[in-house]
Amino acid sequence: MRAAANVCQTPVPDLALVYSMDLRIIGLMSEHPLVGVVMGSKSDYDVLLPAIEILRTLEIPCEARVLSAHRTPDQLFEYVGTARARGLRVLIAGAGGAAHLAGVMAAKTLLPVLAVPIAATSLNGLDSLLSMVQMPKGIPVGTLAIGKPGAANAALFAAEILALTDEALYERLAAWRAARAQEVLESKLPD
Ligand code: RP5
Repeated sequence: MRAAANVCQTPVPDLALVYSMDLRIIGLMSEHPLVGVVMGSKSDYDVLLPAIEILRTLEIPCEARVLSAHRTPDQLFEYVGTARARGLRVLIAGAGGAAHLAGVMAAKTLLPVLAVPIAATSLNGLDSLLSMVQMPKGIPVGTLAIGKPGAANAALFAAEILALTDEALYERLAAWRAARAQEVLESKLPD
């Protein structure tokens, strides 16, 4: 079965809308997504949400999909195999357990694949971290930190890649980072 299109874009959809749709559809349509956020299970969505939110904040068209390397390998191959032709430029893969999602995706495309390990088992994400970061030589996967910080950084890394050829995005990214610095400088501690 052909995988349905699923996209995230501003404004942020509420979860009721998101989850009322097909299990594989977790967002609204964006006609020309540049970043594809793929997760191995709907249960990964909460962890990947910071990535989607940052992409939206930076006005980067994106789409989000649930596709599993071991449960829907044919649909995953189709998705990755057509990603570049559809205009996608960076792929983010989040998965837990023996997380081969990012590696399988990287094997099927020359688009950069950024991996987010997810704590989904009693090993608390160390299993997925090692699965993702220990890719054998020749098929690179850029692995970020376990969990939500890694998801946020995957989106920022994707933004940095895209900003190499998009001056307006570079300015938005610079402003985003400056705002984070300002937050630190304005921090107030309890008396
Ligand atoms: C992985 O197994 C998924 O990426 C998820 O992190 C984990 C558990 O999946 P579910 O059992 O919640 O579908 O494939």
